[in-house]
Amino acid sequence: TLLIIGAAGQLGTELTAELRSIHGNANVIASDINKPGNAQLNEGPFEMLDATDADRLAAIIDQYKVTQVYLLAAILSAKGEQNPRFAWQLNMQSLLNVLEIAREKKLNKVYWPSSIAVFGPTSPVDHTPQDCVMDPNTVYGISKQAGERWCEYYFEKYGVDVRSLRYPGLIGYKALPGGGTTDYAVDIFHKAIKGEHFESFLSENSYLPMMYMPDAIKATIDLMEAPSENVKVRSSYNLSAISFTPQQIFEEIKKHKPDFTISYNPDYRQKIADTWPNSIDDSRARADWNWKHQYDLAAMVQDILEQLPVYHNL
Ligand code: VAH
Repeated sequence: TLLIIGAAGQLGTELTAELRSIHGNANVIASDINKPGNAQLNEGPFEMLDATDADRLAAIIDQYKVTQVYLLAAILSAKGEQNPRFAWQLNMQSLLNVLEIAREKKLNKVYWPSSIAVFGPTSPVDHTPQDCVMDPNTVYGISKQAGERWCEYYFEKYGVDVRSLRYPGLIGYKALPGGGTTDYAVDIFHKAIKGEHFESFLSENSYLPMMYMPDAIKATIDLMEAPSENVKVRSSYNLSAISFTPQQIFEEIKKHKPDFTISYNPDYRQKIADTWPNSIDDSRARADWNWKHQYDLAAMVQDILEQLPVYHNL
């Protein structure tokens, strides 16, 4: 069985659904510190779990005979800057608990997401390579950089088959994100559908690497199903799809919603966005396990504007 920690989150909601469609509802245990917002998570086993509680984690793994753990619980970049010590504690303690239990109980596989937030102000900014200077200056980025080192350590030293992806900003319409710097690109759709004005908390030219959720889900499944010997990067793989600015996604939406309007009011999240790359070189993922993205900006906008109203009964 598989255990998803943080199953009620933006990524967890969609990854749990996909893994249940592959492995069967009963074989994927969803867990989160919050009760599930949507009924969907109750289509299979659900357990309340604080990701920093190692004893409860071990008990759940024993109870359900868990062989794979997906650790998706984390405090994201923007929220992390409001509460640095808590963000560090949650992001690191949860990972160290999972890696240690994976070693002790010889779990088959572990998945842990990293992020383009591992790059910092002096990292190369265009087509940022897999290996380069990384000087993240958000607690979230620091925790992801440290976490990547721990993943590689547990793989090299103990043979734990832990795998990881450096996600760009993830854009989905099913579950709301929590506390990210790229979340403007989710909120903009909800405003467009309701015919409301959109105020962007990033400036119009903030060009950031982004990815439509279906691509992120596909990349995660492809990586986890790849033969272990093909997974040559054991820190975390660069992953790329599209890059766009708030103005570019606004213009694309406007093609479908001619009356849509936007204004720009950068806040503290602008400083975070300014330390991140414009684009990512993911040639290693494309070479090692045949990664390729499906959705460009136009296709993503078209799909979300069609699906969001139906999914949320708007
Ligand atoms: C965040 N959505 O904004 C996350 C992600 C690259 C961005 O890590 O913090």
